[in-house]
Amino acid sequence: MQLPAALVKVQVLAGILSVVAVSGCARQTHAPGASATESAAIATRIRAEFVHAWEGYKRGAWGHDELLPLSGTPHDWYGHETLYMTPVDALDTMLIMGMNDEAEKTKAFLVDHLSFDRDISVKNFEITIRILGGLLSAYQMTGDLRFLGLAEDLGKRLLPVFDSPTGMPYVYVNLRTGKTSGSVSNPAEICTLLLEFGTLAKLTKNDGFYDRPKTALLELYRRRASTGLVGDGIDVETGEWTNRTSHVGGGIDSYYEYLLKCEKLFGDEDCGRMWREGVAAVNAYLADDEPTGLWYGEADMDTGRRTATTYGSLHAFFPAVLALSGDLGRARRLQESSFRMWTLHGIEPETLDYRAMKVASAGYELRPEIIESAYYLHHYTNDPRYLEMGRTIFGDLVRNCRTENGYTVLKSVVTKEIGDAMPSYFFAETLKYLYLLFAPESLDFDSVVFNTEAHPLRRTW
Ligand code: DMJ
Repeated sequence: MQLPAALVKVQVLAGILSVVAVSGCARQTHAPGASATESAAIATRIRAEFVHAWEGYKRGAWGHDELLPLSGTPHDWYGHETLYMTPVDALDTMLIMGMNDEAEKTKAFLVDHLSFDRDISVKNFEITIRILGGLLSAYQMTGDLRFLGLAEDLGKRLLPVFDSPTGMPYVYVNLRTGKTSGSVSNPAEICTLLLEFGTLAKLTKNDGFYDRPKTALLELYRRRASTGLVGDGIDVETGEWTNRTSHVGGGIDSYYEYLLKCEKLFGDEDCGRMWREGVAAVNAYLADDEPTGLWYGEADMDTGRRTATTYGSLHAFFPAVLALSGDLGRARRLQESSFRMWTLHGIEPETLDYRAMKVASAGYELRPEIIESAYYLHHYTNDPRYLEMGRTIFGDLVRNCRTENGYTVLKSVVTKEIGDAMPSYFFAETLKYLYLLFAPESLDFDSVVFNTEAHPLRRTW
């Protein structure tokens, strides 16, 4: 007998949630060895959810950038052209999850179809972190030189972005003509390039790929205020700040992440020095000890004066970076705050006023950062608290964001009204970090540096 689709969906959800809930209760009573079995069961569920979302993408949007999961139709970022954003972003997650047949098919498709000779003006930052990062990790994980060839071709096409008067990159570049546009950028988009271009430089033995983004980083850094803080808007032609608000959220976030990670991956001491000076300023002026916990708010970059008490889903990467730098004290406290933000409405909002504990921007974009931080903290502390967080987050994702075709964003975490988007980073990051939290042995954490899209890069040179 065939069950109605709605009933099937209810049964599937009940099954997933019961695994999450049962293992949640069992943790207190089981013998120590049992937790590994529980974690393995949750990892298997997460993998099954990856398959669910991936099959939805293949059904409705195969050969396109992303799936609109409600309508089950494709969405391409640049009109009729596609850069296969989802398969490129998803490939290394499949390999980590041991989905070898699917990875093989995806790999074959990409090497046959992916081409960058396209008359489209693309966003350098997004294409670098998703596509260039994805191709480089695919090359390092499979050894298939065709991925390195694609990465090199893409890298060359992106390089004109650095031809500005300051050396800081323009926002957009046409992949065929090299024409650039968009002079107002921000620290994240200017400085979240060196892990990818630097890895390409090392693998192709072409220093030019390293030097241009490194110069951009130094140029941005030397424009910091006397407080040591940076703003969140700058004109790459004049070098003047267009917005002097400082924070660790979107627009600045991965600037700090890459300073630390470039020291780790390349042994670049300039990056290490800039990280240490930068994080000292961040801790001095942005960190905010409130009765509700430790948060990182907004401040004026010149005076360090507090301008807003907002924190959000993008800020939630910061505990991971703090943990990676060795500051486990702040990392743990900030992760507790992120989790408080998550549990306020059973899923995190885009931004929260942490002083009032009121939602400031209510959407949820299937973001990974809070999970990434739980994974890093669990790696460094082995504290089951972070598994508890992961179980709660996974259960809430399934309950609120799962649809027939995959997973979708929320328009409001308060009302739980759903939107219609499944960003490619859901495959690259959200599900990868969740899986790795419960199946850490799938990847040797200490031998990789994750780019900001969670593509693992290895120092093989
Ligand atoms: C991802 O594309 C990257 O993590 C980026 O650094 C920030 N935004 C999204 C995920 O939220």
